[in-house]
Amino acid sequence: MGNEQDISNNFSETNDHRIIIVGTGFSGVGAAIKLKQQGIHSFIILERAGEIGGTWRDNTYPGAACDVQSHLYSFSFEKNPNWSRTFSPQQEIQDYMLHCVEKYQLRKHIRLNTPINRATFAENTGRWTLQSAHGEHFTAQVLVTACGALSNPALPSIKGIDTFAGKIMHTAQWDHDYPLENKRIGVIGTGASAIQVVPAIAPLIKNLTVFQRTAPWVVPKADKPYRQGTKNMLGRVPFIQKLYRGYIYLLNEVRAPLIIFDTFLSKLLEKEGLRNINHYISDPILKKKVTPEFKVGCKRILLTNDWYSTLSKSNVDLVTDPILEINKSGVVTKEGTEYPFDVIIAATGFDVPTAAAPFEIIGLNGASLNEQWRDGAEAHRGTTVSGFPNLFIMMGPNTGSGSTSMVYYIESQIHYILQGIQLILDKNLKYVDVIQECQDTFNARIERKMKKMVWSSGCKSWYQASNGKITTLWPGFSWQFRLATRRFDQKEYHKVMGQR
Ligand code: N01
Repeated sequence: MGNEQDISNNFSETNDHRIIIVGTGFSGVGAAIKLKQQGIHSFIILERAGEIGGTWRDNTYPGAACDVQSHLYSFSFEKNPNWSRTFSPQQEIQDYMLHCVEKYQLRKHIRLNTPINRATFAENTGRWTLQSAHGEHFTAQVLVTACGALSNPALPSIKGIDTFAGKIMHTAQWDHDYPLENKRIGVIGTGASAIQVVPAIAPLIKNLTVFQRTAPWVVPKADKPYRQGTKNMLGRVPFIQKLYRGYIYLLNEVRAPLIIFDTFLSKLLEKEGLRNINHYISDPILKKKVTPEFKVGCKRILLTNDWYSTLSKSNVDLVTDPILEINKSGVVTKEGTEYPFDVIIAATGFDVPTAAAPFEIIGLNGASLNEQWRDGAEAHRGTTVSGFPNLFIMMGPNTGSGSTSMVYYIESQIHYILQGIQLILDKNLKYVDVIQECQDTFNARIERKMKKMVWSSGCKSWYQASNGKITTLWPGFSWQFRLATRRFDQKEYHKVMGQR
């Protein structure tokens, strides 16, 4: 494929491509770089927004930062010695993504403002046809969806929310032109976004009310800036940088059993969480409010050093009385208390596609992926689905990380997908389609392992589909996922000859 012509940069002449990637977050950009490095240039990347970047483009709320160490939350093939601190802020990660796009000359492959709403596979031609919301059509032999898991902000389904006369802002749709100073502000939610945004805005605000439905487990974040000398050394000696990355990886893997398995070991982490509460909070009422009532790890463990200290401030009020409704002037709780606000900040997370495709996807015999996934998403090795040939799903079912960097999982998947694509091209196949029995065997193993994971210990979280099935996270260590995706085994696929 090394001599394949770059036909991707002339959108006006042809909308027919060898490969289409949908999405320009870490998955889409990473897959595109690796395609190019493998000598495959005939691809385009479609992006619904006006700029690349996915999560790190959209989540610009004050305080937004990564809770995975940046030296690991970045591509292994594009290390950055200049991360400013252990856990980088949002803008730095977005800048890194932009750097990757420029360095690997991906711009000419990318088409922005192109939201895809449907993809259909035609068996006779072995090609996918994608339709954009603007009515354009694109065709390709291979479709790679890289749409992310946390890309569709979810407003809470609270009665009367539409009637609120003030401003509602979701954390993933922050309005930076709207001044918060001197406003009466309510924040709904106490998840990973809330614990970052609340401490960041609290100093600006006279009265800030936080509505908590479930108290999360919160542990200290070992975050510090890197000295210039350290950055210079990592930049000059790539081997040390590699060792450092490896060290962080090992550190996370060693901690993983405390975080992901349902064993006595999680007690150690619970102690850390309780110590953290006692360290920052002396008021017994507030202490009780913030003490979690579910097993640590069942929902995402939150890393921060300023959540509890912020809740202890005199201008911040933590309300645990459940929200009854939202009316024109603010929030009303079950006990009948009315909280008037100018702004409601919804730190309420995302519509996670636990049982849905990123857009309508129609495979062989008119089968709909959404229909097939109605009771929870399933794929083979998190990537391919029987009946949906030449479709590769990045961050697909059960590929999420509970304890380390998502980028490690993404790179594992890219490695697998590239082998599949190379097979199609080398053997001139019309399509590959995973054998249903192989997919079923793989998922039966996932289901067995899932019973031992702490996410199955009884709490309610976005990790689960509505029927309780956990379709998001990988039930094991990250290196086990790498092993599962190390080889694209031809024996697991129907191979149909006769490419056009
Ligand atoms: O969303 P969440 P998030 N009434 O779903 C509450 C990643 N992330 O945006 O726990 C009242 O975790 C809900 O309550 P409950 C990370 O993977 C990463 O914070 O469901 N409350 C909860 O408190 C994370 O897991 C970083 O009872 C309502 C909150 O809103 C994922 O994104 C930073 C409600 C939602 O929490 C999502 O995090 C930020 C209602 N009707 C996010 N509906 C990094 O640092 C919801 N809630 C990398």
